[in-house]
Amino acid sequence: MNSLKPYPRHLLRKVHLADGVWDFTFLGDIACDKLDLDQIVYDDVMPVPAAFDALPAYAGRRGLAVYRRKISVTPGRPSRLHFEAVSLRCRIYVDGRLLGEHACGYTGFWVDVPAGDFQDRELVVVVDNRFDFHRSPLHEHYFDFYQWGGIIRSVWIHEVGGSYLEDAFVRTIDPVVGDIHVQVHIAGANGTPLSVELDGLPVGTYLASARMELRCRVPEPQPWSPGTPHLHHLRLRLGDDDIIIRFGLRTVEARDGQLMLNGEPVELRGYNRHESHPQFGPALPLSLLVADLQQLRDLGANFVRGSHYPQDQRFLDLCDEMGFLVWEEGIGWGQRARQLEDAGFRKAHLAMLEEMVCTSRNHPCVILWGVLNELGSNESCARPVLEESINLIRQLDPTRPVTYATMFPLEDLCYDLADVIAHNIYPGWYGCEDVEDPLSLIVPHIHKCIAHVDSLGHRAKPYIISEIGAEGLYGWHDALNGFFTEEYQAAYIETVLREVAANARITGIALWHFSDARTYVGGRALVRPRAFNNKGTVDEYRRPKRAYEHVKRLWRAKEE
Ligand code: ADA
Repeated sequence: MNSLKPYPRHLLRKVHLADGVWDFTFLGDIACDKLDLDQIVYDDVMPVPAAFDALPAYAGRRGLAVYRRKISVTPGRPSRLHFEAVSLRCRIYVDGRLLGEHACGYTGFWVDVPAGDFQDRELVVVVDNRFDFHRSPLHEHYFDFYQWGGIIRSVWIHEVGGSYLEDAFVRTIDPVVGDIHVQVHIAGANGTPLSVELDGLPVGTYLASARMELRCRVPEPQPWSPGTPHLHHLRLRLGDDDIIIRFGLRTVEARDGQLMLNGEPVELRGYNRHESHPQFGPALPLSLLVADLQQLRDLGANFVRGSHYPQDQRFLDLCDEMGFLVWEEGIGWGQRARQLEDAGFRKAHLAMLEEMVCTSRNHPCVILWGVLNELGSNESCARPVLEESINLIRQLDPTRPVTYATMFPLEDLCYDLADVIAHNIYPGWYGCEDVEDPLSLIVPHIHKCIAHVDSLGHRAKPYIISEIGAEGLYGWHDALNGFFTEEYQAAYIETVLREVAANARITGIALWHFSDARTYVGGRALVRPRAFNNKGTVDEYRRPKRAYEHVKRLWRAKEE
């Protein structure tokens, strides 16, 4: 089973995969606190991982859903359940006892299960996919992407003793010499020796304590980069427990208006990407994760912005292996004073960021952290939230730049807080009702945005266009090449990419977006034909639109 598991992995620790077909029932609109687990009749089955409301039988349903399965663990030994993502919120029961709850649909979390007398235990997961600001403050109905419900990523059972390896964070000090810094977290440390191996070779043995800082040298170091994505392995062993961390030797830095990877400037060419498919919702099969990256590679892309939530760890593992650069982003979409001034929201937001950073910080592909897409950063309420978010991220990971994508390029009040300036802009798409030639707006607007940022004294910060795009309906052509045709979209993207190639001030671009993605179904869909966000270069089934060949031609030429 370990071969399917995203990193970190284990050779000694017993880890069982709890995916499969679970007992299931959909209870609908009832209060979570009113639930009597003994009275539940499981009248259906549900695959895990999957979004239950992506299946036709439950499409569009919101309410309480209950999942159940037997798990098998060694009697007398505590275990830990690892849920990679349950959306939108959930409660976890083992043998009828409430052991944990969680309220963000895109981050992993752990639940400690005390030792029991029997091998077979009953695991029940109560999932709630209703929008409710007080109970799930990070999810809102108005986000421009469909938010499905269910156990959407894998579930693992880790058998651990009283003392085990919780986590380790590997930081590159020198990618050429191979010097690394390792921070180790041990639960129940009791002076047992901790042995360290790098790429299978012993490095040393240390006396274990709860939090350890080690400096080691990789025996045969090979730096990681998109062109040569070399990976190394650190194995820690503590008694009968172990953990294997995969990492890459690379540094990243925002300096002199550039993003430097191992001291060399790098240009980002890529896409925003939603984890979304009409049939699977956000629970994408491995084949689709690989297929998406193969298409991105074919387009000549080297960069993915994981919009607008932490990505599947299998996807980040693939990016490590295939040499993609990733902007990993916390969940957020258009928060304003109502949320930004709410203590419950801020607490949940910081907890989510901590889960994201601690889970994703060993991926060499992740070169940038992002927070709170399009928050109200033109208002004073944004600053405290951005400050606390960015400070927390820097504390958990001082090695990567941090940014936020603003939709207020000319009115933003918080640029000083970010390491990288990132603009979401749609000249030639939104707000040009009275313009005869909307394409003519694109280049002047980009220049205006950059000039404004530089006039505020941020010339030394790299500049990224974090979103730009136009809708093109797959298969829609007409003689006028108007809005929503594949032709207008292709001409739009061509104009943008030519400017990006010609403008040395632009460090990178994430086009909006890779594939069409399901969004609003109600009144907001008035600007979203088919209830999809149709700005994909491929449609929701990954069929290329006309823009595909334009992007490929321009980016491949750049590559060569
Ligand atoms: C915003 C937002 C995206 C998407 C896009 C659009 O910039 O960040 O999620 O909604 O606009 O298509 O309008």
